[in-house]
Amino acid sequence: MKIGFFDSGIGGLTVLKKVVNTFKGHQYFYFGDTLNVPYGSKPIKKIINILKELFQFYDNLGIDIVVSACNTSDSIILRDYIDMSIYNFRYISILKNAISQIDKKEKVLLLATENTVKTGTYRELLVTKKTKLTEIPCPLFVPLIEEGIWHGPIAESIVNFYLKNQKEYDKIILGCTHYPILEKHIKKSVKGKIIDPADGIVESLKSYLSVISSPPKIHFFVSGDKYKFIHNSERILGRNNYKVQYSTLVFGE
Ligand code: DGN
Repeated sequence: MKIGFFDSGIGGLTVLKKVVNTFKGHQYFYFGDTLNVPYGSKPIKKIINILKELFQFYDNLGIDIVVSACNTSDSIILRDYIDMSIYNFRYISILKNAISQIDKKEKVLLLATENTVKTGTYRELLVTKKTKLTEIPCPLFVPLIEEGIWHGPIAESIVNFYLKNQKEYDKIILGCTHYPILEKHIKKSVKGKIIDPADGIVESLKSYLSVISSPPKIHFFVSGDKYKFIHNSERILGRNNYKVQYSTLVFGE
C-alpha cells in the first residue's frame, strides 16, 4: 500500500517511525514543510492552502492512506475548512487517535502548538470524556527541535520554562508530533502518563495494513533545506534502515 504522511517539519517522523517499524515493507511518502515551519504560529489560511495542494498531489500519486502527522493541521482539518470528501485516499486523524487513549473524567494536560490550542478542536473532542483539561501552548519547542537541540541544558531549561510548577495529571497528551523528541525532559518536569497519539495511529492502521517483511521504501519531500532534514531524519529513523529517496517540493507559493 501507499501511505502518505505530512508535517511542518521533522516532528511527523516520530509517527512515521512507529508506523514503519510496525508494518514494514509498504511504500511511504512524507512531506516535511521545513520552509514554512512552524505551523503553530502561521495564519490558518496559509496552512489550509498548503494542505489543499499537498492533498491533491497525494491523490494524484494514488496514495491509499494519508496519515496526519501534524496535530496543528489536523486541528484545522477537523474544523471542516477543507472538503476531505473530494480525495480518494482514506484520511487518518491524529487528534482522534489521541482522544481514543483518554478515559472518562481524567485530569488531562494537553501540550500543543498555539494554533492547535486556538482552534479548540482538542477541547471539543474531549467534551464527551468529561475530562478536567489544562492546555499549555509551548511555541519554543518546535524551533528548538528543528534546530536539532534535543538534549542538554538548553532543551531542559526551555521545557522547564513552560512546565514548572505543574501539578500531577492522569494523562499528558503530547499534542504536537515534535514533542516526543523532548519526552525525557517533559517527564522530568511534570508527572503523569505520557500519551503519544502515534500509538493510537498504529492501532488504527491495523485495520487497513498488513505487516510485510520486505524493506520499507520511503520517499521524502522537503520544502526547505534538504541536508538539514536528512541529518535530523537520520537521527530519528536511524541510518541505512530503509530505502530512502529525497526530493524538494514546495506548496502554497
Ligand atoms: N508537528 C506539528 C504538530 O503536531 O502540531 C506542527 C508543529 C509546528 O509547526 N509548530
